[in-house]
Amino acid sequence: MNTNARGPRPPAWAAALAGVTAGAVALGVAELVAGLTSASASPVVAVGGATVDRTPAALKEWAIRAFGENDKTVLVAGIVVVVALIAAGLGLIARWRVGYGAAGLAAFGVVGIIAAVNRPDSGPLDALPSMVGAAAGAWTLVLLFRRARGGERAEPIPPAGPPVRRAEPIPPAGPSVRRAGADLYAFDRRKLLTGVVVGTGIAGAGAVTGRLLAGRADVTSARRSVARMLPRPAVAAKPLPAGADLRIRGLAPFVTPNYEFYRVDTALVVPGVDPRSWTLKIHGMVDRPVELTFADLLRRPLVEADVTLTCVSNDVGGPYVGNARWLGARLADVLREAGIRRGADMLLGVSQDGWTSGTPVDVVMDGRDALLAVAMNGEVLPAAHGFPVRQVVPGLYGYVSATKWITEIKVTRFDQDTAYWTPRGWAPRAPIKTESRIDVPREGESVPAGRTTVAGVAWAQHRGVDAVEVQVDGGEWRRATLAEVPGPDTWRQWSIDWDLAPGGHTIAVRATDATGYTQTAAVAPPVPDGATGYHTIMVRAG
Ligand SMILES: Nc1nc2c(c(=O)[nH]1)N[C@H]1C(S)=C(S)[C@@H](COP(=O)(O)O)O[C@H]1N2
Ligand SMILES: [Mo]
Repeated sequence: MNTNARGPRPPAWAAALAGVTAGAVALGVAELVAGLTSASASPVVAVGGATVDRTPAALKEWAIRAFGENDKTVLVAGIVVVVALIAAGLGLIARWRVGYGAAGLAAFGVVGIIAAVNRPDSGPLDALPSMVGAAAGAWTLVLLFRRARGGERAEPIPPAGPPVRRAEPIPPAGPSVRRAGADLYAFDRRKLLTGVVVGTGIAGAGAVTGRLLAGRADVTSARRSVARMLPRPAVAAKPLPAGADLRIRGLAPFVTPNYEFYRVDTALVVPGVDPRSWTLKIHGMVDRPVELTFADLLRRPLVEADVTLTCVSNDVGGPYVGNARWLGARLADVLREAGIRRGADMLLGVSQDGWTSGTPVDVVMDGRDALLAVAMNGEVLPAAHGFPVRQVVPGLYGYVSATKWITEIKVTRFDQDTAYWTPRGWAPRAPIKTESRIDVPREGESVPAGRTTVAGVAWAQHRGVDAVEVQVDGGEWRRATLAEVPGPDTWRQWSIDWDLAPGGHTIAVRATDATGYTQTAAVAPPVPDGATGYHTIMVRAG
């Protein structure tokens, strides 16, 4: 019952604990090896990435909504919990035969290897983290079981003899030595637990060191050296008009600081791209395929432009919109040099980690500031925002235009190629919809009765915002005062003072763009091409 061919068995809880520890060592060692070789080859990252790519759009939508920008943390935590449960199970299986548990860990390693080598940016060393991690885990499991059996494993256990540890008296019904039917087995709890502590320490140290090593360091130093190389803009943006920022407390500032800029992407770890080896390949339906180096790009005349990015997943009133001053090469010029062939209508932008966007050719070529951007608000592109180079196209939602860590542009056709989000239920073409948001007061806030300032932002990129109107309690629409803007490609702040009688109030906002179109009141979800409806908040005055 409590013995197997190889000797006595530890109790179930101990076996499960040994399994979890072995799993932790496997992941920790894998992280360390990934940190030394390639961050995206970490089994957690690779399996997580594969999960992200296979997650149905609806579920992903829900995750973004429920967890916001923490969705990645939640996914990683989920993977770790699942791994811990499986590892505990393997520990129990190992009670039967240690080799089976070790084999289970090896199988786990194979899953990690398959996920890692199938990532679009995988390299030759990418099988290593899962391989070494699984081996370390299997070895840990065997070792812990050996320890749990006590130090005198080699000695035969007398069939019904005295206690295994002859030096010690038999505790009457102690937890260490137990009588189970006719079988006697030794279970060395202390040795197991010290093993578990050491294993957990190794796992933690490996994971932390691995994460620290993972690309971070070299991207930081690469960004620093790029900062020294950044040329002045050939076409500098005009200084912002004095009245662009109304400086109202609680209102989103006209320029979103880089550290506050929203981040949306499918990358579980920020890709670490080395600008020295970076190239941008432009191929497909072109007369002369080109491959630009980072130095080539910086030699081009760089243009500055104020552009507001918006995510299609943004709910009405949501946070996934931000405005920055970008510096970059004109995408249209680069494409013109390559020579776009007739019939091509789509630019398939490919990122280092294999994500793709599909941008309409006519939009990029129509003279707007579509850029291959290298800087954001006077700073080298932050790693999370696409270092070293990303696309920025005014007027299009990010998923069809704003490829970060871009390495390739395939000139093609919408009827021949499909970008990442299209088969997942999102529209292939997605111009940004005219929208507005109330920032002040906040939803649910209590304000003093009487005159109060209502303020927010509105956007209709590349068309421009011409009017913003506010309505209280379903009454008349009143025009808000608009802030200045440098051009049609940014959001526009607005404000209006309103006398609020004591009690609860509903405040709504709507914008009209320069084409004369007033945003629709019809409520639509973000899928498939952007949310609509009026942002409406409830406040209490008194
Ligand atoms: N490589 C890559 N680029 C990407 C994405 C991505 O998942 N991978 N997401 C896009 C989406 S959906 C948006 S809204 C913008 C967001 O850019 P930001 O994170 O700099 O705000 O990046 C776009 N570029
Ligand atoms: Mo997005």
